[in-house]
Amino acid sequence: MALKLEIGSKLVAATHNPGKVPEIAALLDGRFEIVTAGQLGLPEPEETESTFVGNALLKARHAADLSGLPAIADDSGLSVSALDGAPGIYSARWAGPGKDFTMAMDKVAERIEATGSEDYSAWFTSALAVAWPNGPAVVVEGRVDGTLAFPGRGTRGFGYDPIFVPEGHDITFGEMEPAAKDAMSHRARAFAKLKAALFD
Ligand code: ITT
Repeated sequence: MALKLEIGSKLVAATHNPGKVPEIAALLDGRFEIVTAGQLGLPEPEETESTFVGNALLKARHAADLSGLPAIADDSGLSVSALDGAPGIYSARWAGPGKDFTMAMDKVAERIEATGSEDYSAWFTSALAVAWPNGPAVVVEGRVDGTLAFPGRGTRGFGYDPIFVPEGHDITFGEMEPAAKDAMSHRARAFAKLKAALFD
């Protein structure tokens, strides 16, 4: 049997990042009744895997098994060419327990400067996983390439958005209308694959 999600059914957004919830909801386009892991009081699992795909599956599986509902999770991050792909899966952890992304963005700037590289290219990755309670799971990955700009600009979005200028544009994700970001982001590209697999 093909794995499908029934339109209008409950779907757990297995994230504790308030920046991701509106993006996930917008990309799902009202197809499901979204409940967040926070609303259900689900604990945040430790991200013990070494890839975006592994951590997305771990988070979706954790939320689905605990809630008894299908769950969708995103594991994402910023990768910097001059830093051999760092912070990558450690993107959230670079912001520390206080989730201080001003500090994390400063750290990216300092680390690039320390390499002496003039290569400011970077990319965002999003792995999206859907898991059914004690059942199967699917996972897909999307990526958007761009260049880093310091100091950061804009107050929209979340995380590293103020320093990321997507390819073909001259404003950062932090300056962009949410709908414009949702039309080209790593998360949107992963979603397009997920929709093709599950919803169409
Ligand atoms: P959950 O695991 O609960 O979903 P998290 O913030 O810990 O929340 P991740 O482990 O996937 O999520 O970390 C991803 C980090 O990468 C996130 O905190 C941001 O700093 C960064 N990131 C991912 N997507 C981004 C985006 O669209 N814009 C800016 N930063 C992004």
